[in-house]
Amino acid sequence: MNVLLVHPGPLMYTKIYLRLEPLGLELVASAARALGHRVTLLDLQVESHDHYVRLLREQRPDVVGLSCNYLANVPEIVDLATLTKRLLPACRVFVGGHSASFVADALLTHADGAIDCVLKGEGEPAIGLLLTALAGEQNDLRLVPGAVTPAGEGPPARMLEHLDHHQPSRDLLRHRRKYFIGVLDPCASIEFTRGCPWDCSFCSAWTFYGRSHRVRSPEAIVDDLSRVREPGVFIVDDVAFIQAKQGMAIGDAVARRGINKHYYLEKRGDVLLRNKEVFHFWKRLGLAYMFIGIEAIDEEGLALHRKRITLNKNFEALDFARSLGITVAINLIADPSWDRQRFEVVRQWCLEIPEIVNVSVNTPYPGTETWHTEARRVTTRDYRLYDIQHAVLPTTLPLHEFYDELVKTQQVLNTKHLGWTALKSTARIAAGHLLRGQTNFVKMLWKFNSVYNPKLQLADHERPVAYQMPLPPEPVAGIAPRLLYIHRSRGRAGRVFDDATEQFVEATRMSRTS
Ligand code: B12
Ligand code: SF4
Repeated sequence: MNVLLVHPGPLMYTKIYLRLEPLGLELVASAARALGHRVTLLDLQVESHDHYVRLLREQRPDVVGLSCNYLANVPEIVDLATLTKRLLPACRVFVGGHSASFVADALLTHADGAIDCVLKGEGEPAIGLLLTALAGEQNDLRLVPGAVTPAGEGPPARMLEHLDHHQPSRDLLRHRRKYFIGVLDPCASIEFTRGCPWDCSFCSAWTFYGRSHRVRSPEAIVDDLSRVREPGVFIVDDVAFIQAKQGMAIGDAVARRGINKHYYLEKRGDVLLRNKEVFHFWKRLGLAYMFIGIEAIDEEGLALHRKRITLNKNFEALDFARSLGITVAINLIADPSWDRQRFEVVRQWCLEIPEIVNVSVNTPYPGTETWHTEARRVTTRDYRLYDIQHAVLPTTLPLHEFYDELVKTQQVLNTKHLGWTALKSTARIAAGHLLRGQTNFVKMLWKFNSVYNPKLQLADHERPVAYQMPLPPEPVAGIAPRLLYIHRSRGRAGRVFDDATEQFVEATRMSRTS
């Protein structure tokens, strides 16, 4: 079959700081190609909607698959589906991805017949079955695991047997030089592990993957890495190197192959402290950039998000990360309840530390526990505002003042790490990029004010809303966790851990209960 896979356009965050290749879609593409299907991949983060229409007219795909990892992209995806059916009524349209899995029924309702099926869960095991069902005489999509159709739902989504089974189809993207994060320009993405064994209340990574944690073999990883042409590599794992043994094994394999790259990864503070030797090793291999989910600078905030880590440990982790001599970025979650004084305290703290501080807004997403506990308080059901840059819960301050304070706090990042200040400290790197024709990093340095603007953020709340997100059913007696999962939790059986890691994960879980 002739298959067109599409990633939707950018959200606020990707308009400035980074833009990354759609790795999930590249894996789905590989699984479809392995069965002989012809696949085209279009990334609307770097291409226009007009180009999409041109492709539909020229290629006349049999099937279009839209990727919906981000809730804020739902309206765009429904509109793309409607447009596709209008231009090519015989084309079958389906949607997959992280957020699509949690709002499958709503997507079908909004699309009013323009989406034939939402495929919940991991795409690799399901795509082949879906395409076979579409090509077959019976044409019954309800036989496909994870499929949700207007006529009913298929069996539960299946998990990929082993992450080594597919390598991403990196050749399908036309504009690989457009992907970057900060000075890593251009930058490719790679996956070492999948899933997270923790269960933070604001996060849906664990509910999507059924709290499993799976690893790719070092051999598959270096094979993939050795085909990557970009000098920068973004490791997409939720929490990289949870297991020291695996981190060292991959590192050894990378060193043996003589692969020279600069890496970015995301971490929890406790894992960083526990596996220091891994990070020292990876620093030697090219680790350049680390993002730590600190989330709060008070114990109360950490408990609220169920981070299962103490403030002291987080600060100790920050000290250790600093000592590695790499660029460190941290995330803080701003709560809609914050008043001016709270913002001021956070701002002062951000000014005192050398790190890049990213401030996001506490947002209940479908698929998280907070969606079930907080959804009844939401002030808007406009999907586009669910991008953790807008307030969707009642704010203590009047909304315009909340955005004033939020942007003023985010502005600290702008003063410290963007504009001329950043250019001065990175002049040599920036000049090198420009000489190679890479402009993503340099362009990003002056974009802050055009994207982060309290007036624009406030105005976003006034836009007409075409699609209203439905609320979850009333909770009966608390939340039954199994209702949260897309891939059923298999407990310890779903985790590939050595004993020490298992004990560590359990110990951090127990620390909350005791
Ligand atoms: C890496 C990452 C990023 C990267 C972007 C990667 C990219 N180009 O897509 C960066 C850092 C840029 C990023 C940014 C943001 N992110 Co992010 N991100 C992740 C993370 C950690 C991993 C994603 C990933 O690459 N996984 C590996 C690949 C292989 O898996 P995948 O993409 O999910 O694809 C699989 C399935 O989803 C499915 N699939 C995907 N597409 C399709 C399409 C079809 C047709 C089918 C059948 C299947 C299918 O099959 C794939 C293979 O199994 C996830 C957490 C997670 N574990 O999923 C959060 C996550 C997706 N991000 C999240 C958020 C909130 C954001 C931001 C809004 C945050 C911000 N600071 O503003 C921005 C918005 C980005 C934007 N689009 O503009 C939330 C999403 C919440 C939501 N429901 O919308 C997540 C779930 C994290 C969380 N803690 O809850 N993110
Ligand atoms: S540790 Fe990170 S990925 Fe894991 S549940 Fe918490 S926020 Fe999500």
